[in-house]
Amino acid sequence: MRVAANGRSALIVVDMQNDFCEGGALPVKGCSEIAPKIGELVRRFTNAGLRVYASRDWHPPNHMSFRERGGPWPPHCVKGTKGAEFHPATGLPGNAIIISKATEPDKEAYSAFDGTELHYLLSKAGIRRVFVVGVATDYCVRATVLDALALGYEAVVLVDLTRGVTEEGVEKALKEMLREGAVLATTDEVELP
Ligand code: VGL
Ligand code: ZN
Repeated sequence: MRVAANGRSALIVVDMQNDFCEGGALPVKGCSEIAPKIGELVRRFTNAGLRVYASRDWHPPNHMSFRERGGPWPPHCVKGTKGAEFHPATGLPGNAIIISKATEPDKEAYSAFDGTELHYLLSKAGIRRVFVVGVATDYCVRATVLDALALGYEAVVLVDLTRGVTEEGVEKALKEMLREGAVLATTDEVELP
């Protein structure tokens, strides 16, 4: 299968931050492995003149998703820390547009659209199709893709450049995204203009 990217396409890189990669506070298995490959794809989109958006989990130190506040996660991606920086192998931010999310202490936001300007920026740029990569497949990638579809975008998930927290979670998330209309593809199937 070939999936075309054209002038109305953009790449969304979800949460490729140190804390989600090996050695970080909330490591997602395989995150470091996909980081340089995502870096390569970012370069290809950029060289083709297409926009790249990079979301980042950007929590205050007292975020409600942290265990000390009764949340499910160890503290991670605290704004301004090394753990919240993009993995160096991604080459981000470069020319990418940064989308910070989950910045409010009392609100969780898994989706890159939740409480951000992403929809405004994409629609202003005339974007119709988004290619999504990053972590975690079963949390922020899932939520971002489902929101994109609900907002009327075509969403292509490049499954070889996503990694998730649990295997069961990934399987369930992929099915759900597919059911809601996402296209699941691999990076070698992407045709850039
Ligand atoms: C994420 C867990 C907690 C994600 C963010 O980026 O998928 N997961 N915060
Ligand atoms: Zn988080």
